[in-house]
Amino acid sequence: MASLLIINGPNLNLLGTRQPEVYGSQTLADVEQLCADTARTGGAAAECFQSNHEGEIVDRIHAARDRHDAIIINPGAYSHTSIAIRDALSGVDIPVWEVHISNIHARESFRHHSYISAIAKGVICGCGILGYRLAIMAALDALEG
Ligand code: CA2
Repeated sequence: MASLLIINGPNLNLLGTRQPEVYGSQTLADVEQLCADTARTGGAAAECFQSNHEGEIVDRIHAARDRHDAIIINPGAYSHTSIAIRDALSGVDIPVWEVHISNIHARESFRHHSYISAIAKGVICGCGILGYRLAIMAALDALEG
């Protein structure tokens, strides 16, 4: 059975509490349930992890080696700053799909560039939390192919 690692970065634990006009009204628990349900429907398992700390995210990516077949990551604001997370993802040789709930290209210019996108198999943004489901479907399709 394929095993997917779902990583959510800083402040995504606040989903559903503020800024519903940007991020919707569903919580991180809702996102994680959506991911688990989508993976199960596709015959896979999903393990979810959220951290507000760059080094913890790097450590979790390292620990994914030989444990997970794909990584779905919303790096939050670290998308726009973190060479460390990009290097960790490159270093474990596991295919990556990047998700953003909002359309980062329609927001402030500092959100337009992501260090992760160039090493991701696919990038989904602006589809709300549906983006996680789409990324999981894309990952499972690629793993089956
Ligand atoms: O659109 C996305 O998913 C982002 O990755 C979300 C990040 C942001 O820094 C990226 O540019 C785009 C921020 C997540 C913060 O989420 C909050 C949710 C509710 C209340 C406050 C923050």
